[in-house]
Amino acid sequence: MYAWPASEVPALPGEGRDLQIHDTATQGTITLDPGPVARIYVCGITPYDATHMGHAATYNAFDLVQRVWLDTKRQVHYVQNVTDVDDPLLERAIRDGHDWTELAERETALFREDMPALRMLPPQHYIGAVEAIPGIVPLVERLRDAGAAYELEGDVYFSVEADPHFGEVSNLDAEAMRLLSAERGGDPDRPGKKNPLDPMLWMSAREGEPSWDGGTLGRGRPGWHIECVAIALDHLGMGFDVQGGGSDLTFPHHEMGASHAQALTGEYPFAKAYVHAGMVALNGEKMSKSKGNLVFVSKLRRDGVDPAAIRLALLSHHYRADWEWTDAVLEEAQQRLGRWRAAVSRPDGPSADDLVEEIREALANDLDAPAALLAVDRWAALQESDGGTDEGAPGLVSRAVDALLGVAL
Ligand code: 5CA
Ligand code: ZN
Repeated sequence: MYAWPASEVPALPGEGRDLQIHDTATQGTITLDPGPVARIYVCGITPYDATHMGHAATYNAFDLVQRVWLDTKRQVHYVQNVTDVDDPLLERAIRDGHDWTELAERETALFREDMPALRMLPPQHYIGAVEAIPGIVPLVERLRDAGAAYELEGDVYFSVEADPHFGEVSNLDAEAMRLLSAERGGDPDRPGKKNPLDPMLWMSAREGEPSWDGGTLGRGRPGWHIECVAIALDHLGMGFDVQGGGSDLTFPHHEMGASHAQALTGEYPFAKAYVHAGMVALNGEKMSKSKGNLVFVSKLRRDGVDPAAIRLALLSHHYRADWEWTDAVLEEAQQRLGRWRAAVSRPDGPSADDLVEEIREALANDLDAPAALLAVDRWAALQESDGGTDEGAPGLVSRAVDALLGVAL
């Protein structure tokens, strides 16, 4: 499906830096070494109650990954899904008396407006779960025929034992996996499963729910993890550079996805790095659709908040940190935006060559956006106190802040 329009990314003088990033699987920082075309898959929204500040923070992190790569003159091949059919979406549609397709379309449309407003680069392939179904069915059939999946009362489950690397993404013990599985869409207590953690690949048609032709699987709809695997394998193949999402996707979603793909292909790994953003909270609790403690990008925009200030608010927290959205966070970002805009609106200023290198270095160091903001703050403070005579400096700062941080001054 159509994604959203791309904002231009200005080219900068000098050399970009290779990204070092924290990888959840190896629990350490690794230097990514993508080829000339870097490949990234970022899990998309389940389209109800979008786009809240937690979503925006997570997409901000992966937008920075791409900006660092683009700065090294690489191309980026970016794929994102939309989980436009799944239990939580259907439950919400029923609760509110909406048609599920209309709900999904409306929220996806909102997301498509919020993303370019925040200057997030669009994926080249933006794929809905529903449109991926014809590609998902043969994968489930293959897993079943290879003995990596089994049937239970018409549903098809993946056998986690089929992947010798199962567990290597999240590094959790069995009890933790069981608890998270129950919390995040799994059904560890369903009788008859070979392993309580086994996730569903194909759910047979349920009364009153949408279903699709599943070939030899019978009518039904896909499980959640196989959706992302089918889309990633179709558009990126095995061994792509970064699998991204919020930390709540580490288990089961990214663990299961890696195992599905590894069992399917016999190749390892699914992704070279598993990168996870921290959780944004509101009033002390994780911002989540199920709790309803949400701050929406679209609402702030309607209230006249500059999207560049929203973006700066996101950037002022390290992507791996869990943090709390407050009015003060936004207020501070608005003030910073005002200071930066005043600083670049002068005809000349202090040299910005070092600043560009400082921003590059901060981002290459596990996307340390807060450090990058402080570097720009220092240049803006110098501009305010001493000024400078470099005529190219204000323009260079604007371009660097746009290219590397996605903020239009
Ligand atoms: N459709 C699936 C992924 S395939 C899904 O998780 N959708 S979502 O709408 O629930 O979340 C979209 C992205 O936002 C995910 O990467 C998720 O980890 C992230 N996210 C959700 N809530 C928060 C939050 N409070 N803070 C940070 N990131 C969040
Ligand atoms: Zn996903």
